[in-house]
Amino acid sequence: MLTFPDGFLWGAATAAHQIEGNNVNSNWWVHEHTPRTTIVEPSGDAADSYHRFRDDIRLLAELGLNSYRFSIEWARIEPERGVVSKAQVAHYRRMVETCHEFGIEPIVTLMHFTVPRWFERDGFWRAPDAADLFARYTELALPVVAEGVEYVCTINEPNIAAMLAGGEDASNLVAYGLPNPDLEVADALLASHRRSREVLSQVAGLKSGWTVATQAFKAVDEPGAAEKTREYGYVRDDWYSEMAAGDDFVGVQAYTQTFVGPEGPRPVAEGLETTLTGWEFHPPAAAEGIRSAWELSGHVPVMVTENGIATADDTRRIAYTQGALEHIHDTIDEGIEVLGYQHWSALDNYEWASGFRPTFGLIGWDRDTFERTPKPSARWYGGVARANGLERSS
Ligand code: GCO
Repeated sequence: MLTFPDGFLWGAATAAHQIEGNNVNSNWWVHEHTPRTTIVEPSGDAADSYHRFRDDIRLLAELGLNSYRFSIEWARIEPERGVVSKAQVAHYRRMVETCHEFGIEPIVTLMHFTVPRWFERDGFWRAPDAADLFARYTELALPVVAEGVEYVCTINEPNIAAMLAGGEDASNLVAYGLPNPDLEVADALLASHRRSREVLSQVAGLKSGWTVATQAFKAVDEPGAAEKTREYGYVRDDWYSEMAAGDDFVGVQAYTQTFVGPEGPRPVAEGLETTLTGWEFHPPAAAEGIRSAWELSGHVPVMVTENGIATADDTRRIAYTQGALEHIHDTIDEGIEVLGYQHWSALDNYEWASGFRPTFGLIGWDRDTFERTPKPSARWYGGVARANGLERSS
């Protein structure tokens, strides 16, 4: 039996835009409805979790989980520049309180890719006052996390956000074929993160950090590949983990691995199992991300804030997660402080430009009635959470 540390946070993760529905004041809503967009379908009602959050949280608790990572939506809280919606702040506060009611530890993300449409219109992360605006939004959102929230993620995957900003618009989100990161945006995101953490430090006991897509880049055995891999990994991911030094924790998000040749990243080799997102089925990904984040940050405690698999075959989700957890347990044995595991995702959801087809959820739902159905993987994972551990498979 592989037992995890006491108080280990067993949860699942979501992001507001991907499950709530009708996030009409966000920049993504605009992109989804722009003629000739490359986004395959609009988010629409998504999983209607904006209205059904109570049922969703209750379901996670019934399954056996003890935590839930979700994001709050800047575009709802500040729909126009400088205009705060008290009703939306109250809505997200109710989500936190609902978590408490069901014995679920809320882990709150302030910004998960989507921003208000006015923020993008007024210069996006290149605006000279971007960090001021993000700090002000953090102030507005403070009542949501002012009590009973231990972990707050400021910005989700700043490294992916910096790459998205390198394109014409956010619609080029196709995970690993992204353009190069915009370094000016990277700096703005870091400044925003630091300003936001300052605001959050007003809340006693609150721990803040950001989450990094810690993709494992591996050199193929060819001259020049190792140099290219270092350079590529540094610009894409490693710098962001390094910048987490001094944070209270760092969120690791990892799904797969990518091989890099002297010319750059390579497609998945033929014959290997891939998932619905086209990524290689690679259960050690989270453990690899944990080790690199731990080293690069100078031993900041790590939380796996996302890890999972898009598949229509739920038995592969169980196999993937079983493997991932065994490897994560090894990192704990190595002495790394791992705070928890937030499986991506609680629910099938809107996978950005790919629409609803890649199903990452432990829980499925009917596209017409929104009725939730936990998959066998949800029951299996709930059992692991209750036992605070699992048997090694072989
Ligand atoms: C990201 C995001 C999630 C994705 C997930 C699967 O990593 O892009 O944090 O919003 O849905 O990672 O691609």
